[in-house]
Amino acid sequence: MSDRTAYAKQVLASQSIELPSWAFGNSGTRFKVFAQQGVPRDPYEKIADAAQVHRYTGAAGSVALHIPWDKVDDYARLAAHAADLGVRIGTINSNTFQDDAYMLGSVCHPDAGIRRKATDHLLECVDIMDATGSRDLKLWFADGTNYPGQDAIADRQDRLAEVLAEVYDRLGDDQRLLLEYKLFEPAFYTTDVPDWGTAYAHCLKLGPKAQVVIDTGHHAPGTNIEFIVAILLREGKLGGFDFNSRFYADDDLMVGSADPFQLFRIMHELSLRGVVGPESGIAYMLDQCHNIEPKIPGQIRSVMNVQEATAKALLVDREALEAAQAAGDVLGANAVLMDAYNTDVRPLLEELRAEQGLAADPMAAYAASGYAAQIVADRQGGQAAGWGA
Ligand code: LRH
Ligand code: MN
Repeated sequence: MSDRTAYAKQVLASQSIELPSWAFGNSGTRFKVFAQQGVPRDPYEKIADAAQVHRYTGAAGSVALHIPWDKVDDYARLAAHAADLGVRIGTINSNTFQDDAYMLGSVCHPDAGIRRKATDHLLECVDIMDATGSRDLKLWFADGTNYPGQDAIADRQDRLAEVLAEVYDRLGDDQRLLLEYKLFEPAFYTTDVPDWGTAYAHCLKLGPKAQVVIDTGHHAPGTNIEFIVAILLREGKLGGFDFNSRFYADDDLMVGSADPFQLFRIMHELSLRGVVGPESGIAYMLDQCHNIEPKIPGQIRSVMNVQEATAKALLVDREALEAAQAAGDVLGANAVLMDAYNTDVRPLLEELRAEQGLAADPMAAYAASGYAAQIVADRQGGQAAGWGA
């Protein structure tokens, strides 16, 4: 086994992809939410389903929660439930985009009372982090406007900065806030945190506990996301990823399914800097919706897609690449990367799983487990979880 293969397996063995609790609930578009059988009815069942993904991939040991979708009376009990299933509660996601009060915005709303309401929700999320032992609060704001003149762009930034500062001050020493940007939707003229630059500017002002999250579905078509990765890494402001993929807009499809080469290029920038593993402090998360496909297999396939892109990136012949780059050998340098990308890494990952005591094919192992039929039988009645939008 080459040194590079051994190095790749060592890094892959520690890779940890955080799963979104909401991926296990019903989801869809404004046109239709196609409810599926066996869908969880509460956060306990969502975590049980997430634990299945970790059971067969060995690389998904934490679950992100979304508040209030995952509101419970006893978060410590929920965290203990997760631990019993071999996983832990990860990032806490706030939600200031579904209350009627937020039609014209939440933290950027012209009305101070509405901003207070939103701020109190964010502070409640930090209380929940204290109870679950979570490190990260992820903030995505739907805030924006639909028509020129609707509101003052700069004033909204002032309001946002004021709220972020209050939340930042509430964070514990080991806690962080991760600010997520998105080009548009649900707002269609301005979005108050539309791009990495705006998120970065706010995080820079706030301080070291404020970092930027890159959701791979939140950019204008044609955006070079790995360039943004390289820049934020260089600035020490890359806090995490919401991995998914898209053909057009924020489609929230399985990561790597629409553009596996883009995912490889992103993982290449990260492996070049040696920050693929959990010790890097970068939160690698999925943020997806399985509108028409079975949800647990969809998550398993997604984790495998990240593992495959990562394995290819870790197999890049760095010495040959640097030599070609230094020599201005354009085709040579590109060929080094394409050789890695065109490498079939599935045997390497099957070998790694065997060494970890896992089945070589997680999808087949889950299908053979009977869990899918069991949850359909067990989860009769009750209200299936969803976005409640
Ligand atoms: C917004 C977003 C955000 C989450 C939501 C589920 O599009 O990416 O990360 O809060 O999806
Ligand atoms: Mn996201």
